Amino acid sequence: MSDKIILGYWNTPGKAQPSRYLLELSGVKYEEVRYSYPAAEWFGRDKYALGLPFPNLPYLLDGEVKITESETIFDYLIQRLNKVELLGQGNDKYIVDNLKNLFSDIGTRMYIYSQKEGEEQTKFLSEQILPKIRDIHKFLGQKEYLLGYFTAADLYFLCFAKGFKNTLPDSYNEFAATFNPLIQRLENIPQIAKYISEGRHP
Ligand SMILES: N[C@@H](CCC(=O)N[C@@H](CS)C(=O)NCC(=O)O)C(=O)O
Repeated sequence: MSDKIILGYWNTPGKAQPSRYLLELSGVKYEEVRYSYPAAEWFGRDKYALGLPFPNLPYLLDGEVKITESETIFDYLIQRLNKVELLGQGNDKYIVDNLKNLFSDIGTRMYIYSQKEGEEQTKFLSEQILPKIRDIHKFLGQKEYLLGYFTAADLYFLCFAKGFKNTLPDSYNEFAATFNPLIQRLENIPQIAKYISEGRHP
């Protein structure tokens, strides 16, 4: 068994990407197992063979620690990699947590959106997704980072904003002037810039 941290997930950003950014920022050596469809290597081989009590993707293996649930994995890595400062200062940590949950919620809504079609899909976007994005847009305003300084909320933002920009470019336009500078700022963080330039970003 490897003594390295192992992160397993699909070969997509999805629910693993905030943890991937965190691993990159920390500089720790880690391994990834990236699954792709048809998913025999996950469903037919690894799912029930890794000793995970609650098998799912993403998963994280770190010696005795075998966990799933993307938020649990992220919170574990924050502690494990000594990155607690990213949770925010004082009462800001509740806002950071609020934003993390909000981005996860929007991610789920994006998935629901993708399963809908036609008028129903358009209505879902304008009633159930865009108002939440406008709240984030207003909250960010002209600040350099969501909380004014770099936190875990910004890593979640980066995953959300890139996904939104790629899947719904027309809707993204409304937010581009505010969101693009933050995307750029985050992608210019040396560890993240290196990760992207080395072609390791799914
Ligand atoms: N609440 C879980 C959801 C996990 C989940 O839905 N995983 C999907 C991909 S996003 C999956 O394909 N799981 C593999 C499986 O069901 O075996 C989390 O946040 O990690």
